[in-house]
Order: sequence, then structure tokens, then C-alpha cells
Amino acid sequence: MSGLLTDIDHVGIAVEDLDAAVAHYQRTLGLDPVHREVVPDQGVEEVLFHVGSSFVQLLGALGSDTPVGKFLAKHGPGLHHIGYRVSDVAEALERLKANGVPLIDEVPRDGPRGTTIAFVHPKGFDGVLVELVQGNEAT
Ligand code: CMX
Ligand code: CO
Repeated sequence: MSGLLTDIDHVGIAVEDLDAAVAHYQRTLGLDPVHREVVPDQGVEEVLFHVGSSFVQLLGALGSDTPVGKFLAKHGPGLHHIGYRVSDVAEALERLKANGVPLIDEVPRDGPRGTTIAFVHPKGFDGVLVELVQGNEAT
């Protein structure tokens, strides 16, 4: 059986203060942001850093009643989700569904930067929130 995942697209990290976190990553890790965007759909402002063929995604909450806002209130800052790169999100969702994995998005949706994404419930992968990402090859 062939594998669904082609790469780690990004590691999503919830932070309380986005500007402070960006400055910290720049100073301590020498990473410069390659992208910053408010994504009202997801209730986040996100900053991407390029690392190899993947990204680190820092996530600030746009409000307390958003996924990241609720996560911060409950757990504090930390690892929020893993974004796996796939060649076809719809096909990946079908396979997960056929295997009884609980989905958050039943159908693919448009993500930032022209990507197609879908979230899979953390219950399906031992407490790890998974995002499937199509069309975001870092070069
Ligand atoms: N990782 C692991 N577990 C998580 C989690 C996360 N990121 N967020 C919430 N949970 C857990 C909670 O700890 C809680 O567990 P228990 O039932 O054991 O207490 C359970 O999920 C329910 O938590 P909740 O606070 O009531 O949150 P909701 O059920 O309302 O929502 C989730 C949880 C995952 C369905 C929701 O956050 C979601 O739909 N996420 C997908 C969208 C998203 O995260 N967008 C932001 C990122 C955008 C981007 O990457 O660009
Ligand atoms: Co993400």
C-alpha cells in the first residue's frame, strides 16, 4: 500500500504573543519569517519560517473563542498541530474515513497561499491534531 504523506509541511505552535515569539525565533534560531498572514477563517494570525523543505508555523489567536485561543486557555503555549503534505487531500480524507479516523473537515477546503487543507481530529492520532496540506511545496 502506498504512503499518503509526502513530507512534513509544517509544525504549528500556539503562542501568546506573536511579535515576541517571532523576535525570539529570529534572535535565537536565526530564522527570518517568510510569510505573515491573518486567516480569519481559522481565527489565527500565522507566521511561517522556512526550515529545510518544511515550515515552522507560529500561531497567534485572533480571539479567545477560536481553536488556538481555546487551546492557549487550556494548555498554554505549545505544539498545536502537525501539517502533513499530501498529493491529494480528498483522496487522503477518503482513506482516513474508510479507516474510521474522525475528521474535522469532511471535505477539503481552501487554505492560505493557494493551498488545499483539511483537519483531522486529534482523537484519531493519539492526541495529535493533524492538518493535511496540498500544494505548498517549499523550494
Ligand atoms: N491538539 C490536541 N488536542 C486538542 C487540541 C490540539 N490542538 N485542541 C483541542 N484539543 C483537545 C482538548 O484538549 C480536549 O481534550 P479533552 O476532551 O481530553 O479535554 C478536546 O480536544 C476538546 O477541546 P475543546 O477545547 O473543547 O476544543 P473543541 O472540541 O471545540 O475543538 C478541535 C478542538 C481540535 C476540534 C478544534 O480546535 C479544531 O477544529 N481545530 C482545527 C482548526 C484549527 O486548529 N485551526 C487553527 C490552525 C490554523 C492553521 O493551521 O492555519
Ligand atoms: Co497549520
